[in-house]
Amino acid sequence: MNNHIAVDIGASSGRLVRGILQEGVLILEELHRFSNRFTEQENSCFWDIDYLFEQIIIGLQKAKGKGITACTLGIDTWAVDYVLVDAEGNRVQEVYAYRDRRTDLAMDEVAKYISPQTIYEKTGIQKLSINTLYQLYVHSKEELSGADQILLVPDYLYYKLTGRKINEVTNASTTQLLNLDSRDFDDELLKFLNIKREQFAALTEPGAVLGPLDEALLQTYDLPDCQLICVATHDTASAVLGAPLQKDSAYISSGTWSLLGVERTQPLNSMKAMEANYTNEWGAYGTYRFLKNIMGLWLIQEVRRQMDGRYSFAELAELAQGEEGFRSLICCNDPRFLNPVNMIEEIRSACAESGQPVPETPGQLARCIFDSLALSYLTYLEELEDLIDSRIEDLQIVGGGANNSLLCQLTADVIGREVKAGPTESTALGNIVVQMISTGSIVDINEARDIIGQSFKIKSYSPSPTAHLEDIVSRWKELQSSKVKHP
Ligand code: LFR
Repeated sequence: MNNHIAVDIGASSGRLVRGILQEGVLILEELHRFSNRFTEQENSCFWDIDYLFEQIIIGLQKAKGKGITACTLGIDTWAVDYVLVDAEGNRVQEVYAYRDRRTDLAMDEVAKYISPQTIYEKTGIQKLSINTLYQLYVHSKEELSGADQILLVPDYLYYKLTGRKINEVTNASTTQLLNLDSRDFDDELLKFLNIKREQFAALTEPGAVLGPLDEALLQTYDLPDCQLICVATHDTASAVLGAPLQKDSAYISSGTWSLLGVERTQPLNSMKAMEANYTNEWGAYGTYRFLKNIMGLWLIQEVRRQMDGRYSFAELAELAQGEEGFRSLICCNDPRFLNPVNMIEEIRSACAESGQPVPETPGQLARCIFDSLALSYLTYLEELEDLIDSRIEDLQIVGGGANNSLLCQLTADVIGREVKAGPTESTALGNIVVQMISTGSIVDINEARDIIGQSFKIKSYSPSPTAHLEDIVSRWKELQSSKVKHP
């Protein structure tokens, strides 16, 4: 089968992308794009999962309309969020979005019963209030124990398309419930949550063939003949697969979050790694992503939203370019930015509280965000080098953020190293190459990365001298240490 379609849904947008291999070149074509955002209802944040499913169907109809009669299909989305399903296969709840504030206190609560060290030794997963472990901890006990299955978001979408229930491993690892030794859900953590192992499905590896679309869907809609393939359903796992990494390079998967890390073949769950709050998310083909979550482009997405979308991202970047650099800085990973009522006001307050000029204009706000992100990358890159005890030669930025040349250049300037940017569609690419490997048109991930590297333009940014960089970095470090240590 020559057509491979990626369903790639992030926290702010989703798309269906077709990938084909033509004489060794991977070509992408966007078939359908739609927006996404959680909604707030009575102080809770939910995803509209039915809308997302509808968008997949619309995208597949468009594919058929374009003459694609047969294809393979893989799905990736953000991680950690889950859908409870009853014995008849019906969804029993609205799907909470991970930014919901119900887990604000959960990490401290859980720590009273199981120490963070124990959890980290078992799972290697960083402590984040968004993790499924904490979400399940605060979930209605009655609803949870009544659920027949707990499927993560892409697992649920696969289920709706095929009738098959799986828990795909790369995403399952972000639940913070998988044990690195047994390579299955951890008994003690499940018991603590009062969850039975059977409430999760069998762990399934990327590459597994799941079969055709459900007959009822084929009867109802005019869809291509699809073979569903389990891909690395966690979008970050797919993004890193789709990154043409060199030995010794680190990556930033830059989207709503900036995920900065390295690919490894062994987890690193030392106490030092725990204290620095680095995670070991499971990857496809026996890899781990040793990385740190950084607040990312969410900061600018929210600023833009507060301005009712009056400026495009490109316009905000252009305005930022014209502003004085490093005027006001924020600690991006401060939990106050996870889901504030008004991001603009939150940024202004943080600057005022730390005695810095308050960013007033859209350009100043954007500049404050990009400068602070670049400096965050420096901090966490140095921390990463210390943890893995190895020098990182260059940094590969993939995902939508690779399009932001101001941020890429600032990053190169601040870290004093080469930054390679692209491909922007690395997540869809990672999704598609797993389908290609599974169906035999590509041998393995090494070949896939070579093909990606040759098929897409990668832009290089060399560090340019920044006036007073040392002073800026020491101001930044002071700002960081003047606050409680942020994750
Ligand atoms: C990126 C991402 C991150 C995960 C966060 C929440 O889209 O998947 O990897 O930590 O979203 O799911």
